Amino acid sequence: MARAGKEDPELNMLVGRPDPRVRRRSFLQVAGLLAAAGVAGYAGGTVAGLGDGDPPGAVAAADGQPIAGNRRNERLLNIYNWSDYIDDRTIPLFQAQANIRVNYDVFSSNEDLLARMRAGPTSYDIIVPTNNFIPTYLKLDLIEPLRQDLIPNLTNLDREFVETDYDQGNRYTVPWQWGTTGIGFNRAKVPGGKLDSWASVFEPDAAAEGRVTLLREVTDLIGCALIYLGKNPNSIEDADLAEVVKLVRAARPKLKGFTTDTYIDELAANETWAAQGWSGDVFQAQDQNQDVSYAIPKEGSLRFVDVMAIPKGAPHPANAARFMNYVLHPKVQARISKYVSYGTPVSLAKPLLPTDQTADPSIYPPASTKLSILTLTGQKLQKWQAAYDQIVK
Ligand code: SPD
Repeated sequence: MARAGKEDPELNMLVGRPDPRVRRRSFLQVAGLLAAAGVAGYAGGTVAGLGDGDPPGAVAAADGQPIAGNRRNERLLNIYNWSDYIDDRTIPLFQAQANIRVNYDVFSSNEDLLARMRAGPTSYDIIVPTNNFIPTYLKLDLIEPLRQDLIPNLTNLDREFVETDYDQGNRYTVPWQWGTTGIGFNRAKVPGGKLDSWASVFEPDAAAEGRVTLLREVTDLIGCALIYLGKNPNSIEDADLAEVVKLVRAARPKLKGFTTDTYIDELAANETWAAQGWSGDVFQAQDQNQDVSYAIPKEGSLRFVDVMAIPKGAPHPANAARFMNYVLHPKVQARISKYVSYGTPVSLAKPLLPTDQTADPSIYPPASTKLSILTLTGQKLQKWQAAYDQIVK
């Protein structure tokens, strides 16, 4: 369904920019320029001083004092997040308020992130894996407990994001945003302007040849194919995985490819007509092209929560906790959520969001929607990776 305009006077004052989304690359360039200029100069400029709606007290006032609790005595924070997952104001405003310089880097899949973390120490202070990977991170001792005393805004979280099976009581993680996996499609290009089945991407019509993409991510590719085949989405049965391999290998010649980070642009440019993708990403494409729509297929799909965590031995864990606290402020949540069109884990942010977002069942699906949660074990990851390798390599 196409959404009406996202204009909301109050939130636009916070976001300060109702115009089309800034491309990831230009955002990173801006962040790089700010970093090069040095945050002290930036903090003394207009952003902190103009009262442009950022919540006072969301972080401690900027000062020149060292922050206790870091391993390196630096006012620095290195964040590693998914691409296309933040607005263009949150980092500059946090830098200005906290007087902490932020380096912001992006990745495109859980497997890439996990491989990077397993390869040895990095300088990242915050990473953003998906909830179902947290047991693996804990088992491999890759993340460390949070200083909850530095994150009083944890009390803003909705209960379902606190009482979880992957991290009861947020001892290690703080939710960033949540969403669903579905299909982004171009209404002008698909028959009847509608699409409601995984068949469109797993068994594409000849007319759509070269116009369909699947996710370059082991979990969601295999999980959704299992759902389409009517299997348990968490299956590790060899016979089920063989069927998945057969299905997707047969689709492969008709696909444009496998991607997690180019389909927003490709949908927006009418190059891709149907893409397995994540809810907010598809709405970001829709912001640029009103023919783009999102469907959760009738066979069912997946729901996920992406969560912030601190890698074991990170140089600036106290700065990371400050950022987590900042992000949990309802106004900051609203700013991010409005921009990226994913679900917020802080309901207090919802009154600040446009109703066309909060009332959209594609962003906040009703309980009746068939959505599964993938649970992961080491054995499952190995088996699914092996199936994925037979498809994608
Ligand atoms: N552009 C941001 C996309 C974040 C998607 N993370 C969800 C992964 C589910 N396996």
